[in-house]
Amino acid sequence: MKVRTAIAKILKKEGIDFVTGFPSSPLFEAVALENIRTIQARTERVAVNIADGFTRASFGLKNGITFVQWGPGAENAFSGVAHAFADSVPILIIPGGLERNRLVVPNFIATQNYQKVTKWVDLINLPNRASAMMRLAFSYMRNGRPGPVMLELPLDVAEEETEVDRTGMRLDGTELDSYAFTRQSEYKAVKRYKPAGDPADIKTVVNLLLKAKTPVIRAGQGIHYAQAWGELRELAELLQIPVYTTMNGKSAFPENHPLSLGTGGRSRPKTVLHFHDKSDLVLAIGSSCTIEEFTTPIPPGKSVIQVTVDERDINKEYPLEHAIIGDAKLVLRQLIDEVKNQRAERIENLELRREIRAIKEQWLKEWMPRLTSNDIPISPYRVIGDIMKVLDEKQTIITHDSGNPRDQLLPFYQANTPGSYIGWGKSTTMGQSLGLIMGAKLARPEKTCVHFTGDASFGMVGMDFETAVREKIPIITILLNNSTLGGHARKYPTAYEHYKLTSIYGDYSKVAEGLGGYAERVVKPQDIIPAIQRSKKVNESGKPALVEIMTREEPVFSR
Ligand SMILES: Cc1ncc(C[n+]2csc(CCOP(=O)(O)OP(=O)(O)O)c2C)c(N)n1
Ligand SMILES: [Mg+2]
Repeated sequence: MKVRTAIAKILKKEGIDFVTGFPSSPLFEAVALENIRTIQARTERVAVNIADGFTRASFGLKNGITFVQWGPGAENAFSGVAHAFADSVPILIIPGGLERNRLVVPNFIATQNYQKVTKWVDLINLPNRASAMMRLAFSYMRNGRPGPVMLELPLDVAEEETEVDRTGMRLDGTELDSYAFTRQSEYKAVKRYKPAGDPADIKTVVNLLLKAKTPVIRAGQGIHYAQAWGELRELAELLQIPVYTTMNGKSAFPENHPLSLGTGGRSRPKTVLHFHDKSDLVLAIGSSCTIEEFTTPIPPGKSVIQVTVDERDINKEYPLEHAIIGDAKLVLRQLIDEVKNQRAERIENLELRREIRAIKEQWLKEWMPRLTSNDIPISPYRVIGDIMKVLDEKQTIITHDSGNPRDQLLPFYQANTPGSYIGWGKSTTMGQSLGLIMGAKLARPEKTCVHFTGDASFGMVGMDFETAVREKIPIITILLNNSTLGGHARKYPTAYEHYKLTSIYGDYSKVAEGLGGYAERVVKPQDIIPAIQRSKKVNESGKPALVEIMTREEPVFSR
């Protein structure tokens, strides 16, 4: 069989139902012949974003796959792949490659150019290596720290014949007898293997936790990938430790729980800093503890314990008191068992709960005038207040986009159900939310899938709204149209005055209508909720909807 057929058959065995991408690639026809759906985006970057959102909404249990053309297709996919790398999302991208004898400068060679933004990238240089390399790609996606992998498939290799899965061969191409080989048809789906913590580390960490006076838990997206929500909650309750999540970890701990401090992004509820500041120990679980702009850093002078699956994160930014290398779910279970062994469970700490509640209430009271504002142009915070009234959080997946929409939504949207919020952005690529939410809808069709985006961010990817229409992926776009890059003009007073830098224009409901979707433009605050209700109704027929809300710029954030 040809290599392209072998790859398609392997994808089938790995449980892949659909691929995203943009032609040309011989793999599209090959997978269609195996009854794998092909979803064509309007640009490669969004094709990758859809695969990314699908994977996040599947907690990494399923992997998004994207095919793009050699050269321009591979070039255009870059920001999508770089973003998946920054956020550790296990997807597989197979760009075509030029024929092997054309791998010369200045032709784009993905294997070279994607080195720094993939967990692994390699070139399928021989037909008989195809299945071994696919096996490795799935193995890297399913094990250890998640991340995107890439296999460049030269056009000539795709068309060559392959029968055996060979891991070794003499230079002259003859078989090496000492290497076992299997037929392509014998490929078996790759399994996941998880590491637990060293029992000595578990004891040390439990002792440190029991000694701490004001510990706090920082929960990252590793909780989602390990599906460790139940264990996280159990440990927090056993030891009465308050929990905040990182931006990527949002929804890992119910935000309506009496021990929840909310999400620590660049913006955050008052509770996060209050308890962070007074803590003597921070237990970070499933968090890389990377210091970056969009996640609350751990204040200096704290004793930090880190639980992570990736040894490269240990001591990366903070000098650690102790660490446990392991899968968040297994390690949390070990910690719980050790606490129980020591009979160290604590009773409900009513004083702590009261303190959390009081700070939360006072904080929300301060923000209520914005969340309920009747002003025109509409306040973005009023939109958030209304979204929370009209959407059933349990039945919804929501994600923000880059810019003010992220910093406005993140602290206030209460995510109580695991996976109900996709927080993203170690790289904060504008426009990412459209593809992400389409992918999420493909993973969880029963959910109302909403993305909350600005006019400039939508402008980067808006044509892909047509992909949602054509592919019948019924999402809801909530677009805040403030005709600007929120908060940016003040950085460029001269460029703004002379050239109107940062000002933009668009009638996006017309764009969405022109692309075949349902659309409304909302000017008055009282029309927000009915417009979203109508959009939900329209979604039932398989059609995406866009609610364009004319808002004011409001770069004021909860910090
Ligand atoms: C690809 C990319 N380019 C530039 C930026 C920097 N940036 C972040 S947000 C933003 C403006 C976003 O404007 P808009 O989407 O309209 O949202 P608003 O803040 O106005 O609500 C810019 C320029 C980025 N994050 N990504
Ligand atoms: Mg804007």
